[in-house]
Amino acid sequence: MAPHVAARSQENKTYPMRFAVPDASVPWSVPFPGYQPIKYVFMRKEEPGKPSFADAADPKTIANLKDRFSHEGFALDATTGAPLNPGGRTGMTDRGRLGKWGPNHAADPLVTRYHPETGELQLVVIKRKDTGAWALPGGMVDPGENVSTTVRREFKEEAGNLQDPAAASRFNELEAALFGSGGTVVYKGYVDDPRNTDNAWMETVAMHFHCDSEMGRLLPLEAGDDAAKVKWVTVDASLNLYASHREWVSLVEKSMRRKALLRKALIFGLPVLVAAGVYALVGKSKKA
Ligand code: RP5
Repeated sequence: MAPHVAARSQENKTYPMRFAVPDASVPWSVPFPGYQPIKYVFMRKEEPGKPSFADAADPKTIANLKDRFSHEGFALDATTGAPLNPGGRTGMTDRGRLGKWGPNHAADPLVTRYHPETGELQLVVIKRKDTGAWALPGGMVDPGENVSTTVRREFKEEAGNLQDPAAASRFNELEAALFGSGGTVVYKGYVDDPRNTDNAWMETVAMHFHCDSEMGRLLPLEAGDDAAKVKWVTVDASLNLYASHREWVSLVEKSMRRKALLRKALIFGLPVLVAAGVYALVGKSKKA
């Protein structure tokens, strides 16, 4: 894992100043004698009638904390009993704005299309309300929820908030076909999120869904929930996204390029192979 960057940053403006951690001092295995991380936890107002999502203040009181599922695995701090971020030091302890000690699980949909006119690879992105960064329309996995359900629910909430009934019904029809296709898991693991702390961090499962030309042309988009805006963006070198999202887009880009090459090879190579086969057969029958 490369040393996390956003998790040591002040990108989330509601966070107090973190203790500065140089790249070389990020891993827990490297001693950092003067390390004095700042403690920060944001106490959310309880919503009447809703069960509290946040963990208890003292990690030692939480049963089976060390057995919480993580894609990366983690250890507990011997003194405080708090989980240790597998990405290393962040300059901050406690939970920050995250609800859970240890891993906080999300799921992210990467919805792509080829632009109907230019043929460029494009991606659905939303503008986050917290940092203002463009991001994948992902979100937290609800308790007991399957990630395939989360990616679809989050895409609908953040990108499919259509008020016009005709547009809403077109969106529903197209997203059902798109997400019904199953999608491909492109990444599972740690997210370099600006909300991470030494003891609480984001992990995700990122899934790719590609729109065929009709879907890509017709899918209407409207921002909702945590998203201030939504749009199709061209995937090029200038594309910069929240947390680790750009890395997974690069994985999708590579795999789409490989598939396109394979398709071309089949389209142009197949006739050559058939011709060579026919030629060989004709040659054999002439000799016989
Ligand atoms: C990121 O935070 C994940 O990759 C996902 O996109 C997002 C989930 O948090 P919320 O959008 O629900 O705040 O780390």
